[in-house]
Amino acid sequence: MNYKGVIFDLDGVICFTDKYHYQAWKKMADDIGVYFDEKINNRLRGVSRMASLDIILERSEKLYTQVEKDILADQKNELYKKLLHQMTPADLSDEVKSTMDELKNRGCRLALGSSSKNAKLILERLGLGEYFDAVSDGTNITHSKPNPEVFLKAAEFLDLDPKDCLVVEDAIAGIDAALAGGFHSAGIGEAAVHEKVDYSLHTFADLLSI
Ligand code: B16
Ligand code: MG
Repeated sequence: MNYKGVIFDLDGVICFTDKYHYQAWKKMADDIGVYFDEKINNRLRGVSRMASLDIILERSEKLYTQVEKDILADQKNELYKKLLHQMTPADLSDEVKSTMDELKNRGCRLALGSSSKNAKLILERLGLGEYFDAVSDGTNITHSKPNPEVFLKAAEFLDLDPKDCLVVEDAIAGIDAALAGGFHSAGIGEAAVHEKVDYSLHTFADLLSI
């Protein structure tokens, strides 16, 4: 690994909170009578909370004011946070933890680069509260992916140049953000087939072969 820093996305890379996002958005959509399914949920990967709500409301006949949208997003987030309390350190896979440990042993500095405003709560639930050298998340950005802000902040917090950092992402919008910021990228899941991704990962541990 020739990178001084590795910046990890959270949902879809380090852990799988998408099922909780789905349950919480589904309850909100059912409550207001708007159709929502797993396929629409896939479009929400890496997308901020308000942008996610706008995607869900594409199916709504009613137009919502900003105040109404804020209330809906809050309702969803309260339920989502309740669901997150089901998470424990057992939700962190041995493969993810041992791969990150090995990268640290090799002298890489590790950061988080997540769109989520709940990232610190999720890290606590996974037992990773103090693990990363830097955490950049939805609380320190104004533009969400594909804007590179979250990764640029992560590099700044690590005191490293983007060209010296590798971004690990599961979302197409995340790879686009990495490219826009001048980072090299590794894609997993649907991001592995992004046409401009530098490394396609079949498993998380493949990072050790880069
Ligand atoms: P929150 P990531 C993203 O996390 C999720 O993939 C996306 O579905 C969610 O809407 C977004 O965080 C915001 O989350 O409502 O908790 O602020 O993949 O960037 O780690
Ligand atoms: Mg993700």
